[in-house]
Amino acid sequence: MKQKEFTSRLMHVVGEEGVVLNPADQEFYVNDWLGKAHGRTVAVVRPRNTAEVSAIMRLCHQSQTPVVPQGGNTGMSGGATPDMSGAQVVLSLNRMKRIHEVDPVNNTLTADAGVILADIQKAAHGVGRYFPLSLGAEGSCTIGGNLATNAGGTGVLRYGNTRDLTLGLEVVLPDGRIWNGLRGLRKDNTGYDLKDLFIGSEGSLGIITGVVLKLFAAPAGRISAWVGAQQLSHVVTLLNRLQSACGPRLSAFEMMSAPSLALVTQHLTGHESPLPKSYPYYALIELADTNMTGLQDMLQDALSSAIEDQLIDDCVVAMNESQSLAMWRLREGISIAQVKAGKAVKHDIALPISSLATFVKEADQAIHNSFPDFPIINFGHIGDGNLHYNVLLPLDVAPAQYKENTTALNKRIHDLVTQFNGSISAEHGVGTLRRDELRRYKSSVEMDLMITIKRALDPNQIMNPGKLL
Ligand code: FAD
Ligand code: 2HG
Ligand code: ZN
Repeated sequence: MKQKEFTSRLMHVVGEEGVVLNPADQEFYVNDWLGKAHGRTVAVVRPRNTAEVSAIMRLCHQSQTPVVPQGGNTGMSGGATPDMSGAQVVLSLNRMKRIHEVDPVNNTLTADAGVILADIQKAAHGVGRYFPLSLGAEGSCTIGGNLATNAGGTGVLRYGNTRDLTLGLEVVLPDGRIWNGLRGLRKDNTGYDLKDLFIGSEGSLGIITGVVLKLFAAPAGRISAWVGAQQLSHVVTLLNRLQSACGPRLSAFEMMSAPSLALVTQHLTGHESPLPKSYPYYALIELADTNMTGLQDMLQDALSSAIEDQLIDDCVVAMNESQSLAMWRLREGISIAQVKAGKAVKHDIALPISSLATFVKEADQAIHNSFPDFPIINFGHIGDGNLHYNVLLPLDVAPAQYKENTTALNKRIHDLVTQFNGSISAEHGVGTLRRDELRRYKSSVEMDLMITIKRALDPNQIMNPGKLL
């Protein structure tokens, strides 16, 4: 099928305003948030509903046109960017924004995949319920993208990742057929769990068009605290103590190294460290409950005894929501501060929590020995064992130098992660960034199973080619 005929058939499905052909208007869709992935596209198509997605996929199936699904385009692994061929279609879900039902009795919310995560949170809040998925990009990322990457964020410690928050899915298959699995059930043992195949599949098996999410009782408030410590092992011990003392009331436990915090205070305006002195490690702690009685004392007592036992050196408890927000802005500012400060070589890794401190000691040593000039920006969701162990190269590093250093750093860190029985992709997904390394670290049996599933669902290989596998 000629390109002109193809694009006019796309327009027939979604209307002229639903097809973006002008290269200037395509800019947003063919480059990623980090400025690392760049591509070209035959057209960006923006359907309004599932029937339109199905018609587009039938057309792409017939014409064997590769499709790159895209939500908010905030992904960090290059998964939503087309390649440079100009032959791939970007299918953006950013016009599919309807919240169909919020059911406070069943504790579920049913929505289109293109709804922005923050709008899902607001809709839940509107009926006195809570949707706990929370991440720095929540004002721009879509729930479909969250599902496709099985996003994590800061609430995983208490509520699990996106997979744990999903009850049902609707998916358009590569040949255009629609699988309606929009069931709001907590029990359903009627065979293979198909939704779990699509969650975390990064657009490689089909287009997620709708979702049924779990809602929870809304916390009555939250208490945040910021602590400074000399050693990461002490921060981990504090995490364990708080888990014992507070149980499920511990809703977040984030860690930042001194260089991570310094990056934010130096490169973003209006950000100040909450403590007067600096320490090698900081943690941002949050407690929340439906009944706040006694919570403040519980946190104060735990932190006082941690100071007495010399686990932590200093701490401050937020006295109100605006102080709490200021602490969270410091934590959420790290990603953008990295973009301003340099070219980060990222490692989004998961480790057993018991190995975190030893891993970091060994990794720091290895990097200091081989790359003494590059700062290590180590932070993350240590409540669930996820580190963002990034190494910062200068902004003006030459492309060849960047590539060479990235390969060497990735190998050093990921080999160590494997020794500690960790994962080389905790929450950002594989995309193009980790695709080649995946083969190195996954067993051939696991790779075979994944390839078998891909071939069965997408025999013509039109779904997001070159990503994940
Ligand atoms: P996109 O970037 O558009 O796409 C991501 C992948 O999903 C691509 O492979 C794409 O093809 C596929 N995809 C998207 N929509 C669909 C669909 N409907 N059907 C099928 N496939 C689809 N991530 C975390 O996990 N935790 C964090 O704490 C976190 N913090 C972040 C902070 C910042 C400042 C930024 C910029 C990003 C952060 N991220 C984080 C990464 C990113 O926000 C998440 O990966 C998010 O889930 C991506 O959603 P999106 O809608 O932007 O997806
Ligand atoms: C976060 O936790 C995100 O802030 C981004 O996952 C991590 O920038 C990063 O490496
Ligand atoms: Zn993260």
